[in-house]
Amino acid sequence: MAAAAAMAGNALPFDRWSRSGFISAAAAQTLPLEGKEGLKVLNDRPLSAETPAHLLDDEVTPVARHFIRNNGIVPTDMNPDTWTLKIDGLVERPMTLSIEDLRRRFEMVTHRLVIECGGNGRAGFEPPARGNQWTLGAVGCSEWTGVRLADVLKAAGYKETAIYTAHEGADLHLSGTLGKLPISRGVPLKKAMDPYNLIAFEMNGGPLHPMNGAPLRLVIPGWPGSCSQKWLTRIWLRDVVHDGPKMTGSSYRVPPYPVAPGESVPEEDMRIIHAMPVKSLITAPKSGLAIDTPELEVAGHAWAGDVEVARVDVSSDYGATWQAAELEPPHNPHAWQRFSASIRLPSAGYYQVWARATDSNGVSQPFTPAWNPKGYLNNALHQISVRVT
Ligand SMILES: Nc1nc2c(c(=O)[nH]1)N[C@H]1C(S)=C(S)[C@@H](COP(=O)(O)O)O[C@H]1N2
Ligand SMILES: [Mo]
Repeated sequence: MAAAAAMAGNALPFDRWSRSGFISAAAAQTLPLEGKEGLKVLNDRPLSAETPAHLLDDEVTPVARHFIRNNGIVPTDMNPDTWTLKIDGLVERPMTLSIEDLRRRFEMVTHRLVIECGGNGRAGFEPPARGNQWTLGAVGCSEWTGVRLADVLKAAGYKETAIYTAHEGADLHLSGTLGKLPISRGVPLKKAMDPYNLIAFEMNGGPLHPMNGAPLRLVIPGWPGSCSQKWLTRIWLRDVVHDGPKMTGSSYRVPPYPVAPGESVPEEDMRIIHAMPVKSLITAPKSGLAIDTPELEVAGHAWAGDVEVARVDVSSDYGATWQAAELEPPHNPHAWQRFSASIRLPSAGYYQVWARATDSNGVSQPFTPAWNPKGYLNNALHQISVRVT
């Protein structure tokens, strides 16, 4: 532990996650995550850390508070000057581009984009689903700068037979086997052409954090975070649904029909998750607050996959009555939307304050998440507790 703590102050702060050696979760909890602040480590190998809800109050998630979800061994070399991205497969003009090439050849754009892990909320399933026990904080909306994925695919000249992208990064499978990828996912070409998808090289106006995919990553907002390949080295186009690691079996898949909690589902029935469902998060106040006035200001963010949030309602009486919150439009498509409400609590006592978002298709957050074998897509409404003294 002492050696590990000493290492944390060294010049290569993330080196310890680039090794295949085991560090206990208990030791990881005590180590500072350089450049990150207040994150809760769920797993140290691979590193996964989420952000408490009240630390996600900013409209633009600070780099220090963007969650981390790694599946493999982080690359040691993240040099932006020598980094290259290969575009190949079913394209007329295969390309190998440096980050400088991307900056020079394509229009640079900046967008606020929600990245949410498909397993965010997994801890809320009963019976429990295996995997990282995310509570609420595997989500963030930072400001990403890069070039449009669509522009790069057009420049490469995707062929008519291409139907799916396949993404590769420089991280290594946990076994340490060279050339073995921990994760390689893709999206249908139609989603890939969404002009808000970025090949990003800046986060909040600065370099990407090493744990968020430096120096180059995809940001595919609205779909499971796993589509947003970090440490991006290659995008290839395919004429079949991509079958890389964590695309097949039950990974990022849910049954297409409702199942009973705990029921087993044949693998061949499982369907790839596309857009993430509507969701809201109360980021202020922090749950557990005691106040001495009956007036409570509640605020947070809401987001809805590929569509917009149409309304957010709040309740302080377990859903018996609801009050419409103020809801701001998104800064740009795929950014989360700020909501706020002033609630008058009728007497002293204990309250749960609930928020419930509804998307532009009229679909709302459920009270209880639909159970599925891998614990994905828990978008049950968020609740905090407040005491009026
Ligand atoms: N190369 C690579 N890309 C990756 C991953 C990974 O392990 N390796 N994890 C994915 C998953 S599951 C999620 S939820 C997001 C998380 O992005 P973040 O760590 O920047 O928050 O990155 C995705 N991209
Ligand atoms: Mo994820």
